[in-house]
This record gives sequence, C-alpha cells and structure tokens, in this order.
Amino acid sequence: MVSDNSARSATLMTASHWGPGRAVVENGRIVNVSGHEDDPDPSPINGNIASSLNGRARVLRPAVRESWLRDGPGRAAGRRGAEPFVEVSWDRALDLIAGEVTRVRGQHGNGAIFAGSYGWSSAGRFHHAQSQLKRFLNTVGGFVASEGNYSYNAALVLMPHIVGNFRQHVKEATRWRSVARNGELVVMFGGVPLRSAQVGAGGVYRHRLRADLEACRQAGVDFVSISPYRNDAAQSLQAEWLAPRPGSDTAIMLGLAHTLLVEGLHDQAFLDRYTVGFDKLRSYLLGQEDGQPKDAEWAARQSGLDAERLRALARRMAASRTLICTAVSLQRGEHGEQPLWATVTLASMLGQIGLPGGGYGIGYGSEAHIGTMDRPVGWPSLPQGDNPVKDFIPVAMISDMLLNPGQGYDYNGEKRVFPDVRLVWWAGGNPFHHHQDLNRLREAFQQPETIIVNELNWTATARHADIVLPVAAPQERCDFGAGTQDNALIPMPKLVDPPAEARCEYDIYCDLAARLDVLDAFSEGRSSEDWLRHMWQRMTQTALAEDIRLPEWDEFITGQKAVEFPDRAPEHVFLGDFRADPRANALPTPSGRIELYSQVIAGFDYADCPGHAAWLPPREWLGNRNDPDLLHMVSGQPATRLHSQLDNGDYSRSRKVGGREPVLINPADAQARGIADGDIVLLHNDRGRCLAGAVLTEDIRPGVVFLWTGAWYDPDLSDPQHLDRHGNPNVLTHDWRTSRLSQGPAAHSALVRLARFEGVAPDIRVFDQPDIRSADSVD
Ligand SMILES: Nc1nc2c(c(=O)[nH]1)N[C@H]1C(S)=C(S)[C@@H](COP(=O)(O)OP(=O)(O)OC[C@H]3O[C@@H](n4cnc5c(=O)[nH]c(N)nc54)[C@H](O)[C@@H]3O)O[C@H]1N2
Ligand SMILES: Nc1nc2c(c(=O)[nH]1)N[C@H]1C(S)=C(S)[C@@H](COP(=O)(O)OP(=O)(O)OC[C@H]3O[C@@H](n4cnc5c(=O)[nH]c(N)nc54)[C@H](O)[C@@H]3O)O[C@H]1N2
Ligand SMILES: [Mo]
Repeated sequence: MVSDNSARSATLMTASHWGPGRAVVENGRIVNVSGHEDDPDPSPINGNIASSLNGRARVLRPAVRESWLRDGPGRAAGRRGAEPFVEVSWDRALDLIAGEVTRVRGQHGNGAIFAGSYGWSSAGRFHHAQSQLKRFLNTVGGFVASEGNYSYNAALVLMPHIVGNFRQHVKEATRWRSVARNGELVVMFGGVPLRSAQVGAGGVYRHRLRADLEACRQAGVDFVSISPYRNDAAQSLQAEWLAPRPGSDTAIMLGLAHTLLVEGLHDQAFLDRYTVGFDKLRSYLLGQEDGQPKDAEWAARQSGLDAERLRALARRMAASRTLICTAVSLQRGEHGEQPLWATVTLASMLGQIGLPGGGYGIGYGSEAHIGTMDRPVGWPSLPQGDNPVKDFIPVAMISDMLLNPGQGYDYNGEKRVFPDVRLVWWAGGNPFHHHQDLNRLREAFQQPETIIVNELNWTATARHADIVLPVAAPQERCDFGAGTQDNALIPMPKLVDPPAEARCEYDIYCDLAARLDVLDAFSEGRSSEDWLRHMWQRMTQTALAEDIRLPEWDEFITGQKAVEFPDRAPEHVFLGDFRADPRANALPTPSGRIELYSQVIAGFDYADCPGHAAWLPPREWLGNRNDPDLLHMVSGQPATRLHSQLDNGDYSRSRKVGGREPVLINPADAQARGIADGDIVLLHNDRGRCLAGAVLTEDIRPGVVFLWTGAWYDPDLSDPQHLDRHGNPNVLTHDWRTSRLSQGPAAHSALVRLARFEGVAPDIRVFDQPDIRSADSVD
C-alpha cells in the first residue's frame, strides 16, 4: 500500500533528522538520496544514506556472542567486544531474550534491567526505537531509565533553578527575524555553526538559519565570535573572531560583567525589577570574597585574550542592542553550569532580556529550529505506558552505574544510589560513540550478565553486546516524520525491504510480547499499519482544531507532499511577556525572578557548583597544563554525518584523511611536531590513544586540536591501550561530570598529546562484518 516497489525506478520522499530527501529507488535498492527541492539549504548528509544502507556493516541476522551462547549469562571479563558471534534463527534469539527477561525479573526484579538506552535513533513518529523498547518493557514490569541528555544536561538541571525549563528556553528563543529588525550586535560564545544547524531532532522540512543569519548581516547587525574555531561563524557574517582558551568562557563573561559594573554600564533598574541576588554577584565580581577582582586583566589571563579588547567589547555590548548566544558545547565541559549562569548574569546586567533582538539565547546553531521555528501543535507519538520502576540514573553515569552498583552519588540536591543492573538493553543509541573514556566504558560493559543491542549496523556497541538484533532502517519501513520543533508532517513511505533477516522493531516486540503473554497490552491489537492510521487519525483532529484539513492517510503516504503548518510567532522574543509584566508572568523559580544567586543551589553545598556564577577552572585545560606539549582537544559535532550515524556512508568517508577521522591542527603546533597536512597522527593521553588524519589550518587556535565526534570506534585489542585505529575522540576524553548538580557529560575539557604516526597504519575493520561463526561450531 505504501510504495510501488515494482516500478524499476522511482523517486520517493523520505525524512531524517537532517531534513527531507528524495530517494531514487531502482530494482528494490536505494541508489541515491538528495535534498528535497522545497528545502532552500538541504543537508549534504543525505549523501551517506544509500551507501550506508547498502554497506557491508549491516547486521543481517540475529547473532549471539559465542561464549554467552555456550555458557549462558554472566560477567564477561574482557570477552565482550573481543569474541566472535554466532548467527541464530529469530525464534532462537527471541526465546533466549524472553528467557533472560523472565530470569532477571524473577531473580532480581525489574530494577535490575537498564533500558535508559540513550541515543538519537532515527526520525519517524511511530518507529522510534527508545519508545518501542520502553513500551515493551513497561508491559513486563518496567526498567531503570536514564534522565537528561548528552547535549545539554547542565542546562536541563541548572536552568529551572535560575530562569525556567530549558526546553522551553530553546523553543521560545528570540527569533533571528527579531534580531534582523531590532538588533545591532550578536556576541556568540562557541559561534552559531551552520554545520550543526543541519540537524533538528525528528526532522526539519526547510533549513532557514543560513538565510535568517544573512538577513541579520544585511540589516547591519555585527557579529563577534568567541570560539577556538573560526568556522563556528559563517563566513558571510564577517564576524570578528576572538579565539580564547577552550573552557575559559565563564572567566570572559565575568570579566565583561566586571567592566560593566565598575564603569556603571549595568542596568540597575532591570536588576532590581527582574532578578534576585545581584548583591552577591557584585561582591564576587569586585573580589570582596576571594580577594580577586574579576577584572578584564584577570579575564585576559585566564582566556589568553587581550584585556583592552574585552573592555571595549563590554562597552560596545552596553551601547548596542545586543544578543548573547551561548553554544551548548560550552556546558559540555567541567563546571558546564557556569558559562550558562554567567550568560544569564551578563545579559541581566545589560538589561535587554525580553527586548526585541536583545537578551540572550542558549543553543542557537545546535539545532536547525532554534531562533527560526517552533512547533505550532503537538505531534502524536507512540504511548510508552507507565514504568513501575521509578529508579533512574543521570544519563552520563552509565559507566559509574555499571562499575559501582550500590554506591551513593549526589544529583541536583538528592542523595541517590546506583542500582545493581544485570541486563542492559540498548536500542537507537551508540554509547561506544557517545560516552566519554571508552576504555572505561569497555570495562563497565563487562559487568552485566546480559547485553542486548538492536542495531542497523555492527557498531562498536553491537560488537560489545551478547545478543544483537538486526533492525530495519527508516527507509525500510513506513512512518511519518515531524521534527520536535518543526512545522511540517513528512511522509516516510517504505522504499525498500530490509536486508536479509532484519525486521521492524515493533514486530520483534510483538513476537516477544506473545512469548511473555503480554501481546494485547503491548500491541492493543494493532499492527504497525493500524498504529500509523490511529496516530494519523489523532493528528487529523489536532490539525482540524487549527483549521487545517489533513489528507487521508493513504493519500498522504503515497502523495510525496509534506503538510506545513503556519509559523505562529515569526518575531518571537524570549521572555518578552516576563519583561512586560513580571508579576503576572512570574518565572517558575522560587523567587519568580531570574536568580543570579540561588539559595536552593547554595543550600546543596556543592563545592563544584556554588550559589552564583563563578569561575571554577577545569582540571584539564590550557591554563594549567604542566607540560607545553599538551594540547586541548575539542570534539565537536561532525559536518558530514549525525554523530556516528552513517559514518560508513560515501559522504562521511570522502572527508576522511588516510581513511581516518580528520583532526584540525594549527600549523604552528604541527610544525613543532614534524606533522604535515595529510599525515596520519597519533593522539594520546593516560586514558587511551587513537589515530587520526592531520588537517593543518589557521582556523583553529594554536594549542587546540579539533577532532570530530562519531568515527566508529575501532580498537586494536592487542594494544595495551586498545589503540583506536579510526579516530574516536572519546578514547581520550575523561569520564568526569560537569558537577554534582547536574552530573552532565564534560567531554570538551580534555588535554592530549599529538605525534606523527610512524610505521604502517593498520586497516580500519569496523566498516566490515565482525567475526561471525556458523551455529554448528558451537551447538
Ligand atoms: N567527545 C564528545 N562526545 C560526545 C559529544 C561531544 O560533543 N563530544 N556530543 C554528545 C551528544 S550532544 C550526543 S547527542 C551524543 C549522540 O550519541 P548517539 O545519539 O548515541 O549517537 P548516534 O550516532 O546518533 O547513535 C544512534 C544509533 O542508533 C542507531 N539507529 C538509528 N535508527 C535506529 C532504529 O530505528 N533502531 C535502532 N535500534 N537503532 C537505530 C544508529 O545506527 C546509531 O548507531 O554524543 C555525545 N558524545
Ligand atoms: N552536522 C551535525 N549537526 C549536529 C550534530 C551532528 O552530529 N552533526 N549533532 C547535533 C546535536 S545532538 C547537538 S547536541 C548539537 C550540538 O551543538 P554544539 O554543542 O553547539 O556543537 P559542537 O560542535 O559540539 O560545538 C560548537 C562549537 O563550540 C566550540 N567550542 C568547544 N568548546 C568551546 C569552549 O570551551 N569555548 C568556546 N567559546 N567554544 C567552544 C567548538 O569550536 C565547536 O565547533 O549539534 C547538533 N547538530
Ligand atoms: Mo546532542
């Protein structure tokens, strides 16, 4: 009913987190996916889809790790990730899983099952991997969940204390159109990279940011980019570039705040009316607590920037309608709460919060929609049901949890205890890409008795599992797409069949639910097509309330046309209503105002997150390197893919250097180490080592190397440090948290060493099948 696969060649619509695509299907195979003609700025990431789906890394049949199949569940003592797999029939795999779920529930309870299963999975409202897994496990007693995300955990936990819900911040960010019309100056910490704005969770029908930013520039808005990497600001913005030491932004912001204060440029009336706690800040800025005024000279010493330039910038910010943009990357470092709180503090002192084109925003550029669009109505989703297990971990504590069952930890004012997890089930995420300190994670992954992973590809995570289930890709099943902050519904017809024995996850869970006698509770008697029609029916009602008539499902899914909803607030101003009437529109903070000092947070008594914005240097940064040989590694989002997704695709691979992930090196740092452009290099520290391909560029600050995230982890286990042959930065990052407040990941503060790699570089193996044996050799 959904697509006409019988035609020898057809061009059909598909959707992904990076936008809609036109897929060319020939003889039951996708041969190309390109951007959609309605999209003014389509993402080249589409260029990976066909080659990745047809690639050699697909999981083709259910597979079980050899000694798990022979000996049953148990700790793995280094064998996970090192052993061959045995392919088994679906019946056998599902019997094993049903038996294991029953065993763990019976012996240890559902609190021993972890399905926090973080990750972006794929676009599509129904076939959302985590929702499917959670719904299934909720029908059999629940699971330990995870809370927060890797993107902006510090913001999720801190912002409700000081301003309000962070997701609301992002949704209601001041629009670029308001900046174009009213703004004069945009000061960006970490830039507003067009590279990362290719992506919007769940999908983005039209990429608007490039045009919106250019409109600001054309209207005369000036941009300043404070970032170690020049390209974090689009060239067309002609931004002034200040390249500080990574991790020093809080000091810079406090230095700017100090200049405002001592020169009387701060807006006392705004501070009095809309904030609490400025007195504490004032004494901190003046050094009355610690004897250290946070003046421009002090900020310059921390950041490596020029003191006079910082003073001039503070004056200019006070004299202009200024928007401060802080990238979420800043809060993915140690004490990542502080640049957020310092942003709010600095913007409050400027007094422009709630004014058109002014104030502050966090995460502009981290997604396509921020400042460009907001979802006008709610989209339907698959209900996950209720989880009877209330236990969870902050998302980035996965290794901590697995290595320390029963141990206590702090989190946002709570004292919590890690559960004793026996069964881990991951669907739609790749912790062996996303988590920090992969050698530690490898150790942690030996602890559970069983690990199940549902995957499209033999990622490093699949290779560290006991049971791997092959699943269908978005183009191999029928669905509809709608970005969480987008304004369009996009048809996602099934374009081709899944390869070999890969299946839709919904059907897998139905078969498992039948084995566990919960099929009715899981499926409610619906097939996946029934669910899609049911969800579309609900969507039709929602749309009608907005006077929008949706086509019938069959017409929509075959019709190759998206449905767009009108943009309700094209010039929205963040906190405009609060500014207009701070009593009627009080913030959801204890005081109802912006909390420059939080009694609640101060009451937690965390040395790593005091009661107001403060400069707490990271343990690893250029300001305290004891050896000039050390470099600061930034590991930002890759231009050529989404995280680790489709890294085996043609477009991602076309940018590799010598087959390795590119690392950006300043020519001065390269020269000092005898490294030439295109060389294979070795990055290393006490935690691990990896190869990468050298790209020499003046666009990166001296002393900093930039290694993109997401290269599929490819360890050589015969090497004592498990040399990653490919270039995943997380073999080098530490597994420390932002602070006890939010326990967020802190990947961006890591020091590394760099050398030319001598000798013959080993082949990359992770894009091929792992060692798979036939069942006969074990049975
Ligand atoms: N060093 C460092 N590390 C970082 C970051 C950083 O800046 N620096 N950034 C962090 C951030 S912000 C994030 S969000 C994370 C991202 O981390 P992840 O979200 O874990 O990364 P993805 O590569 O998107 O992983 C998604 C996985 O789901 C699989 N998948 C896709 N669709 C489906 C499906 O339908 N079903 C199933 N079962 N699987 C599917 C894909 O094949 C892929 O392996 O990384 C974090 N890690
Ligand atoms: N193409 C593509 N787009 C993506 C993603 C992807 O994988 N691929 N991932 C998406 C996701 S899940 C997220 S959360 C967002 C993340 O969005 P961001 O967090 O904004 O993205 P990053 O690339 O990690 O960081 C942006 C820039 O911050 C700068 N930076 C790093 N550390 C510092 C610092 O200490 N100080 C200053 N001033 N600058 C610093 C780096 O130069 C980097 O280029 O991106 C999203 N967009
Ligand atoms: Mo993210």
